[in-house]
Amino acid sequence: MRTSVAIIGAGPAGLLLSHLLAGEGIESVVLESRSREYVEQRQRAGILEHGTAETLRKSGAGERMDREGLVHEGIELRFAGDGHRIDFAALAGRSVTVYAQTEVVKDLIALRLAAGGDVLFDAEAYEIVGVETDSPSVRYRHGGAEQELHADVVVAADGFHGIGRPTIPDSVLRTASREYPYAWLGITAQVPPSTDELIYCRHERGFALHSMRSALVSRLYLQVPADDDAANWSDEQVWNELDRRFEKRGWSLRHGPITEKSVTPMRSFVAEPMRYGQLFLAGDAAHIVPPTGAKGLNLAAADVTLLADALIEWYRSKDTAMLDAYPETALRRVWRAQQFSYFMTSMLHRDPAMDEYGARLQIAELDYVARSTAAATSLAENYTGLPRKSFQVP
Ligand code: FAS
Ligand code: PHB
Repeated sequence: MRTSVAIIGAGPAGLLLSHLLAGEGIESVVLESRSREYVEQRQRAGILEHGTAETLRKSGAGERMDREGLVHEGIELRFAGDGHRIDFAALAGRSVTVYAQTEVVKDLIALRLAAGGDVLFDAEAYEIVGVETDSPSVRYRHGGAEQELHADVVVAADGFHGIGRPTIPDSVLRTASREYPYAWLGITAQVPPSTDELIYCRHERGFALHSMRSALVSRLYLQVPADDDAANWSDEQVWNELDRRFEKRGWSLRHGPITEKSVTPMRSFVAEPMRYGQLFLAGDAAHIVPPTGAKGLNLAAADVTLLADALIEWYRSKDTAMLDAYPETALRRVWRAQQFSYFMTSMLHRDPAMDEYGARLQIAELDYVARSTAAATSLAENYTGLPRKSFQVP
């Protein structure tokens, strides 16, 4: 089998890349180790940055997002029993869209298949060869047989546990990371949200987040120990803990049936370079952020929007300038998102090793963001997503 661009992974990065390339007549094949049903129900991100929503809309993948997504122009920071709204529209002139990653994935798969695109499910890539040549290939298992996909370029959009990053020689690959002594217990509940906008809450007992999936479905998270397990938490215990952390005079949290409960580990991670020969890394294959800044999905989308433009330029004119600049340009945005995610996580979570001095620093930082237009503007522009021109390599 041969194609122009071999893509490993049918997550948001791989699917969006395939969709964007197809829009310019460039063929690709997406290899996905899991089933379609599995990738479409995998609960993950919920917030689309301004730029991500624009990319989906302009490429013809935003119709259901515009119909069903919720446009939010702010968030609430809640701490010391009080709430402070960060007004994205007033401060940064941008908004975010609440539209779950599961829905983005469903929309992109439907579009690719309707366009006759090659998305192979239950196709596990096990080796990438020839990346230092002009004709790399991906070896994969599909339908009980071992196959080989020849291409001009291989894009590993195969997530943190994929085979792309390990294909880069240890002598070339550099990584930087941060582990956290806590995780998030996430729940989906069939109950209308108790707030119009997301609430990020710092409490002495730990962080809590009130998000949502629709006007009838709430999505909430609470900080738990890093080694905690969803099975340790009854529905009643979850609601009681959320009530305690969100406590605010005159406000209460609606409870309802919990239909999904899972623990997400927290980690910060970056692998460089995001290119080795004809192999490119995109999305979680190259970087991971704690979800506090709602950046994971959006960084993946930003990587492949940049990579798609570079590949389109290369196929059109054989000009390699944008392709050559991809690693540096992508990493500039990655590190900005790393720093913002670390800032939001450190400001809002209760580190078990934190002393009184550390706790007071957190309150001071939150108080400054709540009161200072400059500090709130910085949060607003980072949360809604900085425009691409902010990261162009001069
Ligand atoms: P993905 O991991 O989504 O997709 C990679 C795909 O490659 C997967 O479908 C995998 O099956 C496939 N694959 C892997 N190896 C393969 C192989 N050898 N052959 C073929 N296919 C292979 N981000 C947020 O912003 N907010 C959140 O709340 C949030 N929650 C998260 C919860 C969890 C449990 C996890 C793991 C991540 C969460 N994230 C969150 C981050 C998440 O949204 C990622 O940033 C996003 O999925 C990145 O997309 P991709 O890079 O496409 O990687
Ligand atoms: C979500 O809705 O899943 C969500 C929202 C904001 C975050 C993380 C997750 O920061």
